[in-house]
Amino acid sequence: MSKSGFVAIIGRPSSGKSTLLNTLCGQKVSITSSVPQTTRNKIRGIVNEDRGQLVFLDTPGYHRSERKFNRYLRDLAESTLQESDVVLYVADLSRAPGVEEDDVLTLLQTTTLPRLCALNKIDLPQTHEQRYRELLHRKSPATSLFPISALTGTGTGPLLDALFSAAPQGEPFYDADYYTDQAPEFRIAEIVREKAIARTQEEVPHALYVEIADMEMREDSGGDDSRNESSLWVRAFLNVERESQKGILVGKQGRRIREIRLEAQRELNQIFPFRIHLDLRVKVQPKWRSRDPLLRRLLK
Ligand SMILES: Nc1nc2c(ncn2[C@@H]2O[C@H](COP(=O)(O)OP(=O)(O)OP(=O)(O)O)[C@@H](O)[C@H]2O)c(=O)[nH]1
Ligand SMILES: [Mg+2]
Repeated sequence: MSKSGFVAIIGRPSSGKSTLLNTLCGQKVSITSSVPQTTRNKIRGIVNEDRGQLVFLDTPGYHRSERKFNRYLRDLAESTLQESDVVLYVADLSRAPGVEEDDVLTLLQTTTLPRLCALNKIDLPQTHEQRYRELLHRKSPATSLFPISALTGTGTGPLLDALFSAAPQGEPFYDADYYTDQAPEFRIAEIVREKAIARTQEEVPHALYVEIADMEMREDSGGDDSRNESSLWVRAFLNVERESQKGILVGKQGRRIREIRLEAQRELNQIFPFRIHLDLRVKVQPKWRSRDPLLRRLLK
């Protein structure tokens, strides 16, 4: 029988969890950015091989904060552990171990799951590798360590081998041709959000959520051979908290929102087998990050 298991990816914000998920899956499954708290959902990425199937569960960066929004994200990371067979802790060697490491290690002590640690970002010239090795040796001596670069893929082969070894035996949960289970609507909203985050700074990435208002498949006639092609027309709202943030996202003469649209369309056209046309609108939703019903819908 082959292997089949769920692997929770846990670690402080920006440690490279989503980048690693994408590298392991060989596909862009989860959006990434240099801004902490990019991931807000439990995102599944699936690796299918002859030796079995691993379902990776990406989680929001784990950190202490009493703000409601952050509490939701932390609860999501914690609950993901409960549905996992193996934990993959991603440590960021580019930053000295912080209070987040203590928090993650304390959280991991609440489970008896097999755990592995990726010492990530070894491609950078200066790292705190030795300090992480000492910390893990002291606090979690049974954890195997894997120096890797999620960005370049260095070291991820041995890590994947160890994850397959640690996973239980069983039948696959998903068809072998799936690499994620995300609905198209969610993937589109996420890619739009990624492109908007990449073009804004400070509070704007955190104050933003993207919601798909409408999606419609249309037949376009035309093209050189007069073939009919299908297109997906998508209207999405980029919601921010303040008028000033709206102004930033729209940009002078609408230039920034146009760039976001074109860049998102370019990427979406590579992912989907039909053309995507985006219509992006920016809206102000004051204090959305303190509205429980919305947070329950968005952060899951
Ligand atoms: N140099 C280098 N940068 C990396 C590596 N892995 C991730 N990064 C960068 O680190 C930043 C954060 O990466 P993400 O994958 O979004 O991190 P994350 O842990 O998912 O972050 P959150 O979702 O916000 O918790 C991005 O700028 C990545 O390009 C790596 O191996 N080497
Ligand atoms: Mg992430």
